Amino acid sequence: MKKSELKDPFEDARKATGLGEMNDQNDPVKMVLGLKDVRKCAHNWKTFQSGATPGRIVVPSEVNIRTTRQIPFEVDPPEHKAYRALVDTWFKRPLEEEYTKKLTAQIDAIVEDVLTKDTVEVVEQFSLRLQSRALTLLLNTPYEEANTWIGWGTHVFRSEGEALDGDKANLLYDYIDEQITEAIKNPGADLYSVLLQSEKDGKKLTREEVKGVMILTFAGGRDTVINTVTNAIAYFAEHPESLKQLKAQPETITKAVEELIRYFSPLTQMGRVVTEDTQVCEHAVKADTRISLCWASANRDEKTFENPNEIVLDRKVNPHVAFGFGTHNCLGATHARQIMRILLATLSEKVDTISILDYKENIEDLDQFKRKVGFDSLTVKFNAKH
Ligand code: EMZ
Repeated sequence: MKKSELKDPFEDARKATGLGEMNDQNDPVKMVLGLKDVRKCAHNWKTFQSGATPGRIVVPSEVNIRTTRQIPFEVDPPEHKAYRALVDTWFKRPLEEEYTKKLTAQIDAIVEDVLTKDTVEVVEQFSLRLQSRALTLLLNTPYEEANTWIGWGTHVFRSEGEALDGDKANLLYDYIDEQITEAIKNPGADLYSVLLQSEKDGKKLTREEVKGVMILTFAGGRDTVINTVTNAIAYFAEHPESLKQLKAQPETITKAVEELIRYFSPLTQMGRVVTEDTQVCEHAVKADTRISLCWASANRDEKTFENPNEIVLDRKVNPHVAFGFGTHNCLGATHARQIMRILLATLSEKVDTISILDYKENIEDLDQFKRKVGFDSLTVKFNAKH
C-alpha cells in the first residue's frame, strides 16, 4: 500500500444502508454516507439545524470546551445570510492580485527553505508554517504574528480524536480576546477591526460575535489546511510523474487541486441537530438527536465518482463536497484553494522528487470506522531541480 493512500472506511456501510453510527461523548451521531443524501440533508436546514448549542454540531462535540457561538457557521437562515454577507467579500480577497503575490512569495520562501535541508518534518516545519503565515494575509495582520501561532504547535485546538483539551483551547480564546481588546483601542485594517466596525440590522457586532467569527477563522482552517498540504506532499513523493505533468500543463492545476481535496476530504464530517422527528435513509431519527453529513464518505460515492479511490488529477466531473454544501459551504474555501494552487505551481517549478524517510499516520477513531486523515508526522527530503 502506498503511504500517501487514504482508504475509504465507509464503503460497506454506504452500500448497505447509507448510514453509520458513532457514540460521541454520549451524544450519538447518525452519519449520512451517500453523496445525494448528504446534499439533501445539508439543504434541509430547517430539519437539520446548525444553530444548536454552540459546539454541538461539531464531531467530536465541543460543547464542553466552548460557549462562544461560531459565526456564521453555527447560525441558521435567515440570520445566517446577514452574517455571511458581512464576511463574504473579505474572504474573497485571496483572489486579488496583491494578495496572490504575497501568498506566492510566502510559499516560494518556504519551498526554497526546505530545499536546503537534509530532512524536513513536513507537519511542523512545512504545513504548520505555511498555514500560519498564510493566515496573516487572511486576517491582514503582521507577518510576525504567525510565529505565535506556530509556537502553539499543531495540536493546540485539535478537533480530531477524543483528545479535546479545554485548557489548550483557552489559549486560543484568550489570545483572540486580547487581540479584540487591542483592535478596540487601536483600530486598523485587520479582520478584528473590520468586524468591530461592521453592522448587522443597524447595530455594531458585539464583542462576542466578533470572537465567534475569529474562532471559526482560526479553528476551521487549521487542521484542515495542515492535513491537505501534508497529504499533498506525501502524494507527490509517491507520484513524481504527477509533478512533472503539472509542470508541463499548468492549466490543469485548478482541476488537480479539486481532485486532491476531494480525495483527502480534510474535514471528515459536520453534524446537524434534528429539529423534528423525521427519517434519514429510511431510518427514523428523533428530534434533538444528531446526524452528521459525512463529506469524506460522500466524496468516495461510487454512484457519482468513477474510480472513487483513485486520484485522477484531471478528473472531468468532480462535484465533491469537501467544502460542505449549501448555505454553509466553507467560508475559507477561496483562501484554501489559492494556497493549494500556488503550492502545486511552486512545487512543480522547483521540486524534482521528494523522498519519504519516516511517517506516523493520523487516524481518526469514529467508533465503527477508523479513518486516516493524514499524518501526525511525515519526514521527507525535498530534492531540487537542477
Ligand atoms: C469548527 C470547525 C469548522 C470547530 C468548518 O469546520 O472546525 C473544527 O476544526 C473546529 O474545531 O470548532 O471551527
